[in-house]
Parts: sequence; C-alpha cells; structure tokens
Amino acid sequence: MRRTESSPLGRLRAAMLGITLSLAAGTASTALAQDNPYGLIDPGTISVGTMGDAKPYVFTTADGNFTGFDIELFLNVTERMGFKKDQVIFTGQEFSALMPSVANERFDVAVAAIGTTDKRKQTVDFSDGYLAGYLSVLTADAKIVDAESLKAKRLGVVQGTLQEINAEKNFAGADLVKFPDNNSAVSGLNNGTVDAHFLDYEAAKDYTARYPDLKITVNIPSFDAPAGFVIRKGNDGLRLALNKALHEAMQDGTWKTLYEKWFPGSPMPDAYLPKK
Ligand code: SNW
Repeated sequence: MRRTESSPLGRLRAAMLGITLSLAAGTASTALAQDNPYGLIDPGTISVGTMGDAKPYVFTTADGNFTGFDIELFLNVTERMGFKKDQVIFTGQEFSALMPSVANERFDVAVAAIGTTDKRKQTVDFSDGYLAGYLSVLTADAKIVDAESLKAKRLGVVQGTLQEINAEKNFAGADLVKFPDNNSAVSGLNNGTVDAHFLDYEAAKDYTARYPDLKITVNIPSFDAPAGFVIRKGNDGLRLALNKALHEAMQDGTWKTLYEKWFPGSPMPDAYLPKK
C-alpha cells in the first residue's frame, strides 16, 4: 500500500512536482532532489513503520499513540531536521514486515530497536547505531538458566528477529516456536504453550514488571548488532541527515536523558554519551 496525498499542502506539493517534472524532464532529477532531499515517499512527511508491543523501546499507549525510547529519540532527531511531530506518521506492523516494507517503499523508515547486521544490510540501509544491549530469555521456570536447560523446551521467538537466528545457533536443542509479536508469545508463556520467550532485554524486563511470575534467566550480548534506524537502500540523503541529527542528540545530552527516562536502573553505556 502506498500512502495517498491527503493534506491540501501534500496535494499541492505533488501537483507542483508533477509540473516540474513535465516541464523540465531533462532536469527532473535535480528538481526532485531539491524538493525532496531525503527521498521521502511524500516530501512533507516521514512515514515510519514500528511495532506496538516492544515496550519500552516502541509501543502503543492506551489512546493509540506510539511512544518509547526509540520513538522519542526518532522524533527528537527528525525535529532537528525540520519535521514537526505531526509530520512524522507512525504505523504499527509485525516485526517481520518492517524491513521489507522499507525496501518496498511503503515506509521511509523503520524504528523498532532493529539491530544492524550484514545480512540485513543486503536489503536495507541503517543509520549509525543508537543502542546496544542483550537478548534475554524470559520464563517462569526457574530451571531454565542456560543452553543446556533449554534442551527440548519450547522457546518462543518473534519471527524475523535476531533472537530467531541466535536461538537456532546458541540454543540448538530447544524447540523454537515462532510468534508474530511479543504479546502473543507472552500469552503463550502465561498459558503454558511455551516454556520461555526470547526477546530484547528491556522488553523482557518490562514483562517481568507486568507478570511477576516471569523472570529473566539468560542474557546473550548483542553489542555487535546495535540498533539503528532502517532506511531504503541507497537513500543517503536521509541516512546522512539522520546521522548528523542523531550525533547532535547524543552530544547535547538528549540521548542520555531519554535513556534514563525509559531504561531506569539499567547500566549507562558510554558509547553514546557526549564526547569531551
Ligand atoms: O541487537 C540488539 C541491540 O544490541 C539492542 O539491545 C536493541 O535490540 C537489538 O537491536 C535486537 N533487537 C531485535 C532485532 O533486531 C528485536 C527487535 C524487536 O523485537 N523490535 O531483531
């Protein structure tokens, strides 16, 4: 699905762009680059694919808005690029659809604690990293403490995540059960369909607060795959602008403030703190 122009300004822009293109086909690419330096689907807005149940990274509030560390960081970054809050449109999707949707130009960006890997870089580009942490096993079974004790246990993963790949590698004896999203996996955990769920550390921690029987019993470092903003391959205009604004947000302490707000009690990594 491609977004249609809905705002009068958007329609005007689209119409003007059409005129520019038809009048000067020879210089069309120059005109396009000037009107739309970030290569956006609709030059007036940034459309962002995200997900509703990876709290506190990205999630929906009771009134249907998206928020969380990654969302607030992204809004701060895009504000520095001149976009107001209402020019950034978030849409929730299953994790496995996010990167394909950016590649297919349904979204300009995907934001959801998405770890940077060479494999993913074959289909999409990433901004510089903004977060690095652990992949965690969440369970009510105190006996599940390592790869050995996960053997023959049913381990939930969300389809398309690094956890899916990592579990196949590190927890080879476990029976992987693939879920479309975290909430359905945690329901499975609470009703006994699976013995454990494997997800990002901060999201796992959030579920332990909501369901006190659940505990985090294994943590696998994922510092070699820091989360970045996902953009269409070759969209360097957008990538470089995001990187510039992202580094400003790190340098002036915004990143640190958001980290303390959304991940209270978690150790503060120094990679993204202001540099002297
Ligand atoms: O690789 C880590 C990174 O180090 C940080 O801890 C944030 O999460 C990760 O990017 C891994 N995230 C998973 C992934 O990229 C799942 C993302 C999600 O559930 N939204 O596949």
